[in-house]
Amino acid sequence: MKYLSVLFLYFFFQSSAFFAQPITEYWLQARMNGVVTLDNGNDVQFWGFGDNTPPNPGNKVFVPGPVLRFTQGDSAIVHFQNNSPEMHTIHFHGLDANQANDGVPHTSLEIGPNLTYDYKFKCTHAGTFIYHCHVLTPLHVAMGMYGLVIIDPSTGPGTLHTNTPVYQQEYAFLSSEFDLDWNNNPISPGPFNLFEANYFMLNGKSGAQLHDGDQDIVSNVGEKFALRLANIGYGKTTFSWPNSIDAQLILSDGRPVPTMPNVSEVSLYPGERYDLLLNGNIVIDSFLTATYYDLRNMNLIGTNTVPLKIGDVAITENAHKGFRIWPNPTADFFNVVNPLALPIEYHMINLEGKELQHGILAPGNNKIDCALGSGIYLVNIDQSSDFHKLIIR
Ligand SMILES: [Cu+2]
Repeated sequence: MKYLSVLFLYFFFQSSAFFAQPITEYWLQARMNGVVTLDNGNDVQFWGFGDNTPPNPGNKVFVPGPVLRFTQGDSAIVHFQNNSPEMHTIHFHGLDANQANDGVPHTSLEIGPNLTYDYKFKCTHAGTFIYHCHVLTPLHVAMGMYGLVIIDPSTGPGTLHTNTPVYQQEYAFLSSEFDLDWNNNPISPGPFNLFEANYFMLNGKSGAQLHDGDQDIVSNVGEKFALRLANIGYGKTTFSWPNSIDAQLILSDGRPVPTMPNVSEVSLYPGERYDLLLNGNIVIDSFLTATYYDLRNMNLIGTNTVPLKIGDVAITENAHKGFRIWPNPTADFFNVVNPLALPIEYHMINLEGKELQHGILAPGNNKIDCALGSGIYLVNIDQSSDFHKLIIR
């Protein structure tokens, strides 16, 4: 019996499972037939990554691709399937993958049409990283082949790095851009140095799309929230927020930096990432602003904003959410239900931000005539960051 126990222990310790790090797996596919709706309502084609998890892998790709999330200490496996007619790879930018798993074509290998490859690497550092295709990089990245990698510290989500303060919410933004002429004609985009970014995105959305409520940064006074910022565009993106928020830079490119308090903006060059911890120390109804610059001449070429609200979220959120617009879509009139006991202003703007009409909403239902052409409009309540989309047919 004693002998059996020793034998058992011997095999137990020999088994690789005992000492191995946990394995976290993802299944990704690449396709070159993605279609994304721009904030002006037009569709444009892109190339991208999408989920490919068995047994129901799906057939869609997204810009950006799915977020890959691991824990420090994990062994990562990304099962890649190329469902397209051209070569692609996955390069894990900022992660210490070995040569075979680095996704750089001439030093590693390319994955051909309808072939698969398992990328493997160790998650040695917590932080925010990027993956992207590295085949003809200027074109394939411009076409949309990228996504975020987030690695939590070994203690799991809730801190950006071991021994840094706990956050209650986190928000990740990947900045990128299109040259829409390339997306419309990717077969002959012209010399790569002629890339001219003319459409600017955060998490694949732009302009009014960033005000549909999905991307809002919402926190409470007394709580902390993490901002994970990354740039995979060819220009510089400067992220800024009201300087009354106490923000602390924690990580740069997935490595801890000396404590830097009271940061009110960070500028990200292509491929860079910054992880920050923001302290909701004051009531704020404002925006996170992303400003895009052309690296060749530092000209300002684009901006995006995302609502950023800190405060008595329960009250402001519920009040704004109570505003109901119907019917929607509509033709020449719409109703707005004002749930408050007070009259409140509304402003109607088009997607270029131009105000078309405004007025007062009495408590209760308000019927509003509108003689606007068919299209997508935004109804803004009380000049807040609260925008409601209205479709007129
Ligand atoms: Cu590619």
